[in-house]
Amino acid sequence: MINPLEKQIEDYKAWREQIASAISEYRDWLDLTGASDGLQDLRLYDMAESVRRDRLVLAFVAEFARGKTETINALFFSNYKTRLLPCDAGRTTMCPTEIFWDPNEEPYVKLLPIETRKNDDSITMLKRIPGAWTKLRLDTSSPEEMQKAFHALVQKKEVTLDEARALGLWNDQDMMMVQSIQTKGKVEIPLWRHALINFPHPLLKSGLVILDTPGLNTLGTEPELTINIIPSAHAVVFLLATDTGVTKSDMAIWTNYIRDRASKKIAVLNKIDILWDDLKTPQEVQAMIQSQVEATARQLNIPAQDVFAISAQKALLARIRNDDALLAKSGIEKVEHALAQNVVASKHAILRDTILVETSNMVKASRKTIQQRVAASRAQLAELNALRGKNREVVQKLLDKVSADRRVYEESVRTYTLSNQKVMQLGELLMQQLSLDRLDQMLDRSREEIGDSWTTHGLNQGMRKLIAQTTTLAEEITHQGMEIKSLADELYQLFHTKHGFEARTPPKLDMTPFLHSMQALVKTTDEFCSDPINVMTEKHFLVRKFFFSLVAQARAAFEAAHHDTHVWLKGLLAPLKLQIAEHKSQLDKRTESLMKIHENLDALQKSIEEAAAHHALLQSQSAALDQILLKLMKAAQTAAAAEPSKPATNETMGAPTLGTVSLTV
Ligand SMILES: Nc1nc2c(ncn2[C@@H]2O[C@H](COP(=O)(O)OP(=O)(O)OP(=O)(O)O)[C@@H](O)[C@H]2O)c(=O)[nH]1
Ligand SMILES: [Mg+2]
Repeated sequence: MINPLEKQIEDYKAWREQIASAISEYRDWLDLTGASDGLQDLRLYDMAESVRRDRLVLAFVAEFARGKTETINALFFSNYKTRLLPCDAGRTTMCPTEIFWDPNEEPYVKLLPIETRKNDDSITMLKRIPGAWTKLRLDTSSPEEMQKAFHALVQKKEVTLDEARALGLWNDQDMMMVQSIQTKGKVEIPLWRHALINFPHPLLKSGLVILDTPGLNTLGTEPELTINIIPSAHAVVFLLATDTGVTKSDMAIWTNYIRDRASKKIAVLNKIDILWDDLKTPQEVQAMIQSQVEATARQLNIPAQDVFAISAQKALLARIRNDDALLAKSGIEKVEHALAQNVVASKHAILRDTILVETSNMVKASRKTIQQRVAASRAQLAELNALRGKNREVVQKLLDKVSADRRVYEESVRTYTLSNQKVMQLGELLMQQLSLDRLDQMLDRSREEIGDSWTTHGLNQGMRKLIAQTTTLAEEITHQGMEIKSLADELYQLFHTKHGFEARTPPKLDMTPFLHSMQALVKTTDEFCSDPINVMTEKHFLVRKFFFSLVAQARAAFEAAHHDTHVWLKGLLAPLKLQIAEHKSQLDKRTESLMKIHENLDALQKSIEEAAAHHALLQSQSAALDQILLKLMKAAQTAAAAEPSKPATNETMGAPTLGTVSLTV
């Protein structure tokens, strides 16, 4: 039986296909109507591909032994009728594990050796270097073989204190480590730093990515998980266990890594089977579970209905044995419902607000152009029809008028060309300021502030310096953006008053998303620097790793700002440029056909027929484009319907409603 989560994820995949195919149709339309331009075509191709390849990341984060891996087994892998991923008492999963499906490769387990921690390369970067990983092939026809391969996830090794220190894994607050050094002179560390599992499961094929993480110790030693990987997950499942209650380290994980960092989160109270007691009535057992749920909710400071009580172990067992009563009792289906409702819906919203808005805007711009062409061809047809039975003098007068129009127009086009050059020059200066070279200069200065000692104090100072510089930069860029915009405004105004073009004011350059991302980095740094553990122990290794994770994020913020500014600049005069070209080709066409008729009045009938055929062709092209726009708008409505809290509005789509997409011209 298909569960709600599977259904939602499959529907979501179908929805993405629908968008991708509308984008492909639009590319074909542009090609057919001769309106395709290389850059736009590339962008559309990229968008269609990214919609097709879109992934939905579900992260399981909790202290060790709360049942993360068991829950993953129960939710996703029960059809193998066995416990596929290794679970055990105590610390089991030793490295963060990503499970996904990449159809371009065979099933595998790839493992990143723990020694890679000795240099500053991030996991994201290392993913691009195949040679850095140890690869095991995965035989998906045999659950036993798979279990063997997955055993790598729990592999450990013993190293000396010096080696543990060199890897940044030594923690003198960890009693187990201290004892181990005292008794054996060695300490256990994970063999692998990160694992990637390529696995052909239907949900993973639909774009789901599962991230299993080890407990607090690893979260603390791999800042990239905290700063980047967990916050970018589309949902985080946080687990607690009935037998332990909410411990101090559970709370540390919740407050430091999830509460304010994860956009969507689900709290799960696992192992409720421990409370099942045949000597009590079902009501009594239920009351006990409910009281634990309420206590948990109070401690996490969230509503009790947001805490899901489950038994992952019994859910897995129930699915292996096809025991529906046990499955219902395990509570796992409620988690599936919640994930289906929240996670997929929030993902819908992301695509709707990004790719759907961008493509719809492109289609709407094309729609305007094609409608102008239709209107112009209609006017030309009318003009030709009105010439029936008229003499050459009338034709001559019309020709004179068109020539006069052309002269005035050419003058305006000269003004446009000059101003456009100026806009391009200023734009280039603007882009240079957002270049990665510029960021590197800033980072160098902030590194100087930190020095070589890698203390939290230095880190704090360095980040403050960086943020001060980026704020000034954002202000300067906003100011220059206004200057460029005012040039563009003047041009739009000129063509509006002199040639009847549509009155338009292009949008302002908005640097607030950039500022927000930089401020978020300061907040993360503040939290890191004020965490007593980090201040007291002054883990230089960790501070250094933390700094490089921040650098990666700052780089991403700069790249995003660079991209947004580029898009803004490109879009600034693009509609005007298009209209200018359109208008010119109309004037040319009019002149050409009037000259022909002027030479030979008998040519009129043929010209009328040609103009009528051209008009009909443009009308059918316009209708085809309307169908594409309708498809995109329907997809936007589906997305809005999937997200109960956010109804479909004109504003969020930035588009007219279906009602105003009039199919007549
Ligand atoms: N009674 C009971 N035990 C469970 C349940 N879920 C998991 N366990 C047991 O708890 C232990 C830990 O489970 P895991 O899934 O390995 O926990 P984890 O959170 O992945 O732990 P790490 O990998 O060490 O971070 C295992 O022995 C499981 O069999 C449950 O619902 N009920
Ligand atoms: Mg585990």
